Amino acid sequence: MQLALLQGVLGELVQEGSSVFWLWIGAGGFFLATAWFVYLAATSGGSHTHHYVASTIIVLWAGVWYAIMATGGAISLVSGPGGEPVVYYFGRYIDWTLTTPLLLLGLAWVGLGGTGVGNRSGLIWGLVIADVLMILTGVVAGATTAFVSGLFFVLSTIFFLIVLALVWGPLRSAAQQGEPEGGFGLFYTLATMLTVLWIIYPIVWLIGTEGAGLVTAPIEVFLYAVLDVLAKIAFGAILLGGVRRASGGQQQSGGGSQRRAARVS
Ligand code: RET
Repeated sequence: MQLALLQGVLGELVQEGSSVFWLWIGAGGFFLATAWFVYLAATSGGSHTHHYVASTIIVLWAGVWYAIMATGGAISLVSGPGGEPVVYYFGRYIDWTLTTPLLLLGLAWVGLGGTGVGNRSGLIWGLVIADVLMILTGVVAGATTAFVSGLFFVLSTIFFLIVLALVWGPLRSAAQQGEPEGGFGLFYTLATMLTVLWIIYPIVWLIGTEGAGLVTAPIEVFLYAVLDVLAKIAFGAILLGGVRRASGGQQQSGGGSQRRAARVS
């Protein structure tokens, strides 16, 4: 009986406003992006497969978790800033636990170039571990009472700063000194885009239902959906476009030499 009551409250809260609408828009966008990235992979000529695989997994995984949340899964109820019940979309964190390390891996692969990756496994592990800790401490920050929540928000932010320090410190110098895939310009564009977009996430968290409650749940869902689309689809499209152009040049010259070889024989 009590369970049915709780489920009723949860059901009502989830349907409230346009949250479900934006979750479905997000899911649809990610599934379309999956089809697009698969198409790009199929027409890639077999180069940079690791980038196509990572970018496709990112958008597919996000689409699945958006669809799960839109149908009422991976959510629970927590007490809001004013003590009122608010929906806690923990599916978001399951999404980010896989997708944010893959996004960083994509950036690191670009920055280190094909040959540099093996030598810098410490840097890659550092990025991935700091990032996963940022998300896991974020889960706790979202699910507990004010004091613990504040504490874990600070912890998560510290891990976030470590991620940014690794990107703009060792990874950037490696990209400057080595041979980044698609050139240093591509690395710089992606690193800047990642930094600017990722900084907005904790800001949305702070003004949203898990923080100060300045914006309503549907607005928060909308803001995260916009951020997720930019951080995953736009970032992936720029990355794939960049490495594709770079390998397109190689393929052309390769094709040219093949043609030359054909003429000679
Ligand atoms: C939280 C709250 C606690 C403090 C910090 C956060 C940072 C989250 C970030 C998320 C990035 C998500 C991406 C998703 C998909 O593409 C957990 C919101 C610092 C940076 C890029």
